[in-house]
Amino acid sequence: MKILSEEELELKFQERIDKGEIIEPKDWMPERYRKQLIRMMSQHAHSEIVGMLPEGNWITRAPSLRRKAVLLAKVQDEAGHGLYIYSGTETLGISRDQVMGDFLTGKAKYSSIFNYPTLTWADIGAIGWLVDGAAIVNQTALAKGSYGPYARAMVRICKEENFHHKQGYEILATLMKGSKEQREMAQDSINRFWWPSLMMFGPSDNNSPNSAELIKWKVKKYSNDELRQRFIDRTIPQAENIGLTVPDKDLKWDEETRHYSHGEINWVEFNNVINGRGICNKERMKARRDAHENGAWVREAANAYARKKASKTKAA
Ligand code: BYC
Repeated sequence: MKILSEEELELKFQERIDKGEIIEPKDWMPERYRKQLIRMMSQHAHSEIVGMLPEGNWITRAPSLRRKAVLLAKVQDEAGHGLYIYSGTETLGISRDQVMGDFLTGKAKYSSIFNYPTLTWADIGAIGWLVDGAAIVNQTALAKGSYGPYARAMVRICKEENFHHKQGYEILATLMKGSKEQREMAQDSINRFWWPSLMMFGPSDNNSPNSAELIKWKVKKYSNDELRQRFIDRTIPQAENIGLTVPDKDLKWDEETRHYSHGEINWVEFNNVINGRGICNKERMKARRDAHENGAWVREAANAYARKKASKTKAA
């Protein structure tokens, strides 16, 4: 059998991608493809885990038992998403320890959105509606991506995110039917979360170093700006439906393109947040580092149990 050169293997790989074939863990893949996926998937998993913190902040203060039970379930779902995507990342030949190490030392990023504080109950509504709403737009596209374990994870995760999206919208719709103070609280939350939600989609296309490669390999099916536009188009009518407005004086419907045009995103703020200088970056990293340290005894106990079990099986 002819041994293929690296170049020939890459060509064959690209042919498979172009035909829409799904790449599985044991298939040959270019080293860059593997590295890009490890970067993106691990950052996605970290985002799910850090995303538990701003919402967890309101579990003890949810306004009713029903709201508390729903929020608890949502936060548990996010933990599940994180663990699921971490397992997917391990199929690319990197250990969980290494992935966690990159996160805890600050080498790997997590979504900018979770560096904003949740100041009021309405923020829990805004996270469900806007943040999960943005996640759905992004992840529904990723579910059609070329790497099997990641794409399949997205299918399941999107089902749960749809439920999260509805619970957030219902919180805000309820507040908007309430007192003047409740309506103001909901609007104030949208004023703070609107622009950071748009930033979740990443830098604009002319400034996104990873997009070309990811689109060529069909990991990403659409560009950052395309998905941001899709999110805006579907979200504005929902806002209008319950009487909320978004804090963008330049937002307007363009009859010709059949899209909303919007104002300029504050990219200085975005770059500050993704480089560790957002409102909550330090607090979020401290919470995760403390959790890792405080969980050391659990990992030691689990390892001791596994070792004991292995030695018993060997002796038998
Ligand atoms: N925040 O070349 P670009 C959730 C970084 S969790 C931070 O465009 P790419 C939820 C980017 O990593 C939602 N960093 O990158 C959980 C890169 O830096 P590095 C999380 C960002 O990969 C709990 C640099 O900027 N979803 O839904 O082509 C409760 C240049 O960017 C951000 C995912 O992670 C950002 N917003 O595109 C509720 C989805 N944007 O790595 C909800 C998977 C960019 O070179 N990820 N950067 O140092 C993706 O779809 C893509 O990675 C992105 C960025 C669209 C985020």
